[in-house]
Amino acid sequence: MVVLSKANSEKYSYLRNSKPAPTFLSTIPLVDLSKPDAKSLIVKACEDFGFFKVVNHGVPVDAISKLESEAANFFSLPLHEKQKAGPANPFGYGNKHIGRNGDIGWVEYLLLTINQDYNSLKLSSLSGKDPEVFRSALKDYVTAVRKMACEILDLMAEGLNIQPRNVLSRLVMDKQSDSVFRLNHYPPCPELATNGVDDDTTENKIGFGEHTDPQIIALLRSNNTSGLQISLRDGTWVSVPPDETSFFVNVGDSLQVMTNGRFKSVKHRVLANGFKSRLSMIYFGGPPLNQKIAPLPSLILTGKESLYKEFTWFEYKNSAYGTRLADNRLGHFERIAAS
Ligand code: GA4
Repeated sequence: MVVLSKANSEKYSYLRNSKPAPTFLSTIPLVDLSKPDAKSLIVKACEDFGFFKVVNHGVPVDAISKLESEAANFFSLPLHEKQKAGPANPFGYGNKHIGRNGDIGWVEYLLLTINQDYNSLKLSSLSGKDPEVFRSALKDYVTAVRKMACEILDLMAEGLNIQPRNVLSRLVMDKQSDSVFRLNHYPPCPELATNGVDDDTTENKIGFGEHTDPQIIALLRSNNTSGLQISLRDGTWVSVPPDETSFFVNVGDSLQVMTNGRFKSVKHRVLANGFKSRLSMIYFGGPPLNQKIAPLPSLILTGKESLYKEFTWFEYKNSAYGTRLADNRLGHFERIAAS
């Protein structure tokens, strides 16, 4: 697979002459949260892929559809109206530019910090819309998704046999937890439509470049448009079939560290689509800024050491925001094994 950059002012990444990515249909780990085997399936999926799909998640359909419709309204506004939400630096409205270090994707987005009061985004400046409706849809959705995140983290702790059961979930439930919410809109890409190609053919344009999430856990829900791909342990990229009724869960870098590498954060990306627009909503559960990120003592096997140097979430986040999307952010914090 060759990754090329276009020699024009907007340096999108393209994947050319690559074989279509196989679809991750038969192997995708599926967890039914209402079943007793959920905890063991979650642990296995986090070890093998750092990724799984969740059904019976408990997030009301109504909360999902209200936020989806508010988001669709927002993204349909003229650019100058969307820009009134403030530039994504890092929180606000962003268009094509991701982060501060030159990453570009075929995407526009709203990035919000969600733990204070849902007022951080200047939704009130959006003309013609009722900001309160948007705010309340966000609040209902995030409350329900955070509850699911906690349930999943508690099941992980149980499955890993670690005490107390809320050792992970309390980090994202903490009042000071540094969690983020993202709405991504990937418009259809006319250039791909003209060429008659979409994400199953030989040319692809990057919607959101490959990366791992820095936080503990991320919960993603999208409409029925394809685009999401994850990287398997052997480096193969596979397409994840969209499913608007389910959630997809990513292990983040912080959870990789807390499990001393037993769970791996999943590398993922989104490819642009020539015909359909994709809308995704992602909750990133992060710990408080002063939280020490280190392997849980019971997960350091006898005779083994922590694979990572000590750091706080503040330090990791600061360092992460200085990187490019595709960088290996944890590399800097790995301990060199004594020979
Ligand atoms: C990836 C996960 C989340 O979307 C995000 C992203 C953040 C941003 O968009 O500002 C980052 C990226 C993400 C990791 C490296 C840095 C920071 C863009 C970027 C190039 C909100 C996050 O927390 O980290």
